[in-house]
Amino acid sequence: MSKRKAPSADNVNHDFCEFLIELADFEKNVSRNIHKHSAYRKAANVLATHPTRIKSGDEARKLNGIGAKIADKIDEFLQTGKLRKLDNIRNDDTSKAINELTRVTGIGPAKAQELVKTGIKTIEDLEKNKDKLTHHQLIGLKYVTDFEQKIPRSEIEEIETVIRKELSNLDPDYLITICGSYRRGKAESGDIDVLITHPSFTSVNKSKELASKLLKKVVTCLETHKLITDTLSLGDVKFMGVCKVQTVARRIDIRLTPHDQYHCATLYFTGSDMFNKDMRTHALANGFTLNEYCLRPMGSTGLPGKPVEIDSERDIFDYISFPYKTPNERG
Ligand code: 8DG
Ligand code: CA
Ligand code: CA
Repeated sequence: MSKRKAPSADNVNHDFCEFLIELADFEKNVSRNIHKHSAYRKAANVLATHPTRIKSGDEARKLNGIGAKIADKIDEFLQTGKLRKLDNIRNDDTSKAINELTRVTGIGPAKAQELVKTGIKTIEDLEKNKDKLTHHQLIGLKYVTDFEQKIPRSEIEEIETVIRKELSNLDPDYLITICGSYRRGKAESGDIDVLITHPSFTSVNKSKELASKLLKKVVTCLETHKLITDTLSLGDVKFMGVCKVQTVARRIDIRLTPHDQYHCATLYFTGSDMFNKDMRTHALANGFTLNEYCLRPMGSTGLPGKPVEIDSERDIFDYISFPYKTPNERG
């Protein structure tokens, strides 16, 4: 999902983190001040990983990334149990309208601001102004409450069974992995992240035509078998859409990746986000650069060399001397 979360496990400062993230979201979505947004996010991340409970603004100020203004907010929160700034934000009409409109997938902060300026402030207003929305936003509106519901693991298992059955009939050479929180073993997920590849599609032979043909074939097949119900967007290597096996419509993404880059892609799209960050940092410290496509050694010139050959996810861990973690252990 697009709204990124701060780590919460074992976080003794989670209440500070929560208000900082709410302030960060306000700066990003309403004030559109990306510097303040980053400052609040950074402070929240620092506090989330701080091992002990912060007892005062002064103590917080000693940490990297926390300045006087955030320290004052920590004091105010410790003394009064709340923040005036946050109360004002929560009561502000524009702020409320933007939060409401961005519930719709496809409506970002910029579009929401634009709509608010024309007097559109609620989901009901959107229903009456469909001419102002793109195809993607209209589908988002149609399923707004469905998409806010978490997907139980058992339902993704059911979807996986359908996908495997239909695609193996279509062409048994497709390789399929459902990544994201589902692969990490979570009991529920925000959306379904399907990764596919095909031996004919490689980093050497990856024409747009071939990619487009391979992905379209999969999408059409799953539409024919009534799994996919709507398309938000369809590119050469990425489909974003909607699927349904029970009563609630679900967000599904299907990405096509070159066969020789499959393991790096699987690792990346399994996440978690924080785990990926840690692993990339570790890779750099060990002289490698890692992304969703490949692992490359860093040369003495500071430029990455040729991608190393990867035969499994474990290979990636081994190359950078990072202790192997099963998907369940990746946060
Ligand atoms: P959820 O859907 O259950 O909320 O969790 P998720 O499966 O972990 O998150 P996701 O947003 O669907 O992203 C899937 C994986 O993609 C994520 O676990 C790691 C990787 N990823 C990053 N950075 C980002 C990013 O900025 N946006 C997205 N969409 N994915 C990212 O490492
Ligand atoms: Ca996703
Ligand atoms: Ca996901």
